[in-house]
Amino acid sequence: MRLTTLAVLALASTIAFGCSKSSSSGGSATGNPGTAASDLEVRTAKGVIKSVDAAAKTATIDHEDIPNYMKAMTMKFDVESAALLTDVKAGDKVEFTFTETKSGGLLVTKLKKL
Ligand SMILES: [Cu+2]
Repeated sequence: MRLTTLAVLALASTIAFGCSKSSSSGGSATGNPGTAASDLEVRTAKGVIKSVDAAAKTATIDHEDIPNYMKAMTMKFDVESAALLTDVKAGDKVEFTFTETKSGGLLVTKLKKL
């Protein structure tokens, strides 16, 4: 069982890294250059739950297009707390909030059923 969990976690990391993010900043570069490293982006998106794994704290979500960030796709997200997964199951439509982690992964911090 423990080996299975590790395998799932490794897979999740691989998927998160393989996910193509378009971070094109088309606008004028008037942002604070000094804050880029510490400011982790927070985004909200909608999608359909494909599967959840409370033990591994991951959820596979078929998410809609996230403007200027990611096209619609099915991918696995890390979830901040297993408690976020207690109310959802495969097939549920959800709205979720996630941040980029410093290691380059994506972490869901809020998840609610629509
Ligand atoms: Cu994605």
